[in-house]
Amino acid sequence: MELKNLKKAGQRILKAVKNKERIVIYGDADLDGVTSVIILKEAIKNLNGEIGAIYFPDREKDGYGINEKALFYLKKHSPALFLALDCGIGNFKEVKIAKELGFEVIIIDHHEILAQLPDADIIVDPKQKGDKYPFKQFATVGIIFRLTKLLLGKKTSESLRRDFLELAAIATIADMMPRTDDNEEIICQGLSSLRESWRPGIQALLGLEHFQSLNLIQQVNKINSLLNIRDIENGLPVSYRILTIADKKEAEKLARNLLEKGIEKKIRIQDIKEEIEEKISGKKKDPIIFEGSSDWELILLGIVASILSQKYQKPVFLHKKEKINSQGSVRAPAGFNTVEAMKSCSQYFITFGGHPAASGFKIKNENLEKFKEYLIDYFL
Ligand SMILES: [Mn+2]
Repeated sequence: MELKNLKKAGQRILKAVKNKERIVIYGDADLDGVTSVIILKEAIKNLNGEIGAIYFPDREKDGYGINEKALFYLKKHSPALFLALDCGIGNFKEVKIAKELGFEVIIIDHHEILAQLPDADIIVDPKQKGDKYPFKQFATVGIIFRLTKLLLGKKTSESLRRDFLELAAIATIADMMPRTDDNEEIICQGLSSLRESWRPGIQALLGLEHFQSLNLIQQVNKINSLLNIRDIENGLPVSYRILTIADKKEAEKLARNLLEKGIEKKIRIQDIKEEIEEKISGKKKDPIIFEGSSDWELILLGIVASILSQKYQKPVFLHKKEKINSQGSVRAPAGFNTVEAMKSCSQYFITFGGHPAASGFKIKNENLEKFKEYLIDYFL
């Protein structure tokens, strides 16, 4: 049995490779998206396919998912096969624009399905209707790993398979997907060879002196936190750069640099957390935590929300306020479904989506107060 439309997507990609069609890969900038892009790109290269461009949105500036500005920037590559990885399932308007610009769109995502499906040519998402594959909790990278097996077939060498599994393992852990069934297999196999990885970036990160007293899984968690640091060069997130770097010395330099930034990041997270705790000290009865500021870094709000939701056992909605709109990160303890909550008041949002326990939204500032009041009622 296979995930719905995965074979179809594989066949379409193989046809593009055979006909030398251009391929554009658009991935979310978190580790799940980045490793998905790396694996798929390397698989296509192995088949001598032609990648026109890879693109990662900058969450801080562009928000989450496919954005219009990026599509117009990528227009020069059209016509092309446009592969959206780890995002896209909520981009109704943007998928339409992509098609108007001459892209054929394939979405491979694992986020919750919203009211409808976007008008893409092929959609793979284990959560869509009619998907009979029993396991639903893949990270996108787990789906991409399955896709490469369809693409490469017997051409998959053992070392390539192991390498893909190593990347899939760390990203499945980073995306906090449950370690059961198919994920357990991916994580277990991927971690078993991680220390022998041929990627200089992984060697450099595992080799950081700072982490030497830790066991492998602890090291992976630390590394994942470093790989999530926002550091973009030529449009490429640092996680992409370090995981694809060929030079050992360069990789070591980048790893040390990331560690320094990681220490700064930890301090900043602590500061934001304390600022919020001061703000909520008088609101103990509220069933949720809902706070925002124009000074916070959007990229850190997910982790801060996660810490607070665990500590206070409430859904936490944090947003970075900008001039007209705000963007937010949401985390909730087990048992709460924040995507359902937002689905039931979808009129407030520009976009929203994600997973029950980890989601996000973009909203006009004028709707913030109404949204907050609604949520307090909803979770009471
Ligand atoms: Mn993901």
